[in-house]
Amino acid sequence: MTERTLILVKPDGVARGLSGEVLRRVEAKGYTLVAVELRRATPELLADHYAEHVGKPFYDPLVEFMLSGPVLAVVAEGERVIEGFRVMAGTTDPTTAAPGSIRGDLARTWDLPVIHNIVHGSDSPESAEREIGIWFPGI
Ligand code: DAT
Ligand code: MG
Repeated sequence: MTERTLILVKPDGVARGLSGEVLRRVEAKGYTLVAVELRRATPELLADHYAEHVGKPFYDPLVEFMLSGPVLAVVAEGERVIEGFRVMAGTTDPTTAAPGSIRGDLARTWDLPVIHNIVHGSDSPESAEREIGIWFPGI
């Protein structure tokens, strides 16, 4: 089924010059870019985006990290793109993320925190719709 997902290249990915690499992988897989915009998050936007994580121990460091620089916000479209991009991103912890995945190939944890995992991808159709509405209202 054709669907849309929200992808973010997080501040670490943008700062490391990996925006193009993430977009390259998404396009090379065969997904279509619907929207791409370099943005600055705000605490309010992140409280919406990460609503499920408000109050967790890693929430404050996560928000601080997400505010530390621009993020590349992307809407991508394709057959089962939500699930497909999650597999391309790899598991949350870059050390256990499979080689071949974005986090597995490009992120590490021996000198950086787990939250520096380069990308976000919506985890369900409900999340995708909600998150696209937050980052790209009216799309
Ligand atoms: P994902 O980004 O793989 O969907 P998530 O939604 O559970 O993971 O968490 C959002 C982000 O918060 C994640 O990319 C990195 C950070 N995070 C999650 N769990 C963490 C933990 N146990 N310690 C530190 N950071 C964590
Ligand atoms: Mg998540």
